[in-house]
Amino acid sequence: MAKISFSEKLKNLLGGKKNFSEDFFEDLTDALIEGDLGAKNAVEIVDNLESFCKKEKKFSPEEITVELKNILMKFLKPVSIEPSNGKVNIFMVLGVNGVGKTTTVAKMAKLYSEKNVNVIMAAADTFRAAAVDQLSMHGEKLKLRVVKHQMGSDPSAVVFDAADACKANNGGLVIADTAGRLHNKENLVNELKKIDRICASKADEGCYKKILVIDATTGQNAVRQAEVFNDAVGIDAVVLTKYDSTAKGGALVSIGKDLNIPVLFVCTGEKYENIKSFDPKKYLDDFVGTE
Ligand SMILES: Nc1nc2c(ncn2[C@@H]2O[C@H](COP(=O)(O)OP(=O)(O)OP(=O)(O)O)[C@@H](O)[C@H]2O)c(=O)[nH]1
Ligand SMILES: [Mg+2]
Repeated sequence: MAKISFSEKLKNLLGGKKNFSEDFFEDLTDALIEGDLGAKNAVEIVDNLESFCKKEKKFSPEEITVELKNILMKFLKPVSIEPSNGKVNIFMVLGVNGVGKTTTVAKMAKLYSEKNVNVIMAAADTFRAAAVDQLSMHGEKLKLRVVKHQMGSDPSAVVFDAADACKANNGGLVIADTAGRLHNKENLVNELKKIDRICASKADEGCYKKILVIDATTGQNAVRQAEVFNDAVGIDAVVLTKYDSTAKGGALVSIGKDLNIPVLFVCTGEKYENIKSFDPKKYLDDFVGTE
């Protein structure tokens, strides 16, 4: 059976005859937890909502919906990142295996190249044989350059070469795909730290961004992933993928609230066009519902 979304649950709760009792707020907390907000945040958000309702004597379904959105809105930060003209810009794209990194690299490459940015993709996932081929295929389709080395080679060296190529072009944007899995987590983190150092040294001042890809279908796990990557290298923005699934990406609230990381794009499918700038209002209309 398909999972009932948070907005449907909220609608049912607001339509119930509970008169917004303790039960109502408890059920709302449970619904938020199931919506991937995490227990701590769900309790805190509902506490705030309950205090507001009692203080302002606002208990209508519309008033509750509006205030819940107001509370959640504070934690959702959209960001847009534009490469600097004539500079060496590097975006390192990170995330655990299978979240959609390579697909997102290609989508972003298309998006920025359409803004007349000279984009080079760097195949810095050298761990898996198919990874380089996958990015090369995107490069051919999009008619964009892919800098690659052999499988198993040093990913930092790939980024190094891509940055040199970018500089030789009088600047542009290198978007680096990275491995989501190595032999173990420690290896992955060490490798990323090494690539991070190279990117920081090769990009012009303020032109290096670390972008974490998270998958809407992984629920609260995405928050844990964000913590790990943020601790390892520091994350500038997240991209939410697979938002075309039934999962509504409630983890974005925790990532904004607990880690203060903004959201760059939301992806809604496998096609190049299925990428949009993050619009928190639209996101909340979808997550919470319209009043
Ligand atoms: N429905 C949907 N599928 C997506 C989206 N983004 C990526 N995918 C699919 O998810 C699968 C994994 O995508 P990849 O881009 O290969 O993911 P990755 O993170 O690079 O994976 P690894 O390199 O194995 O770590 C592919 O089948 C993609 O087509 C999205 O927004 N929606
Ligand atoms: Mg990949």
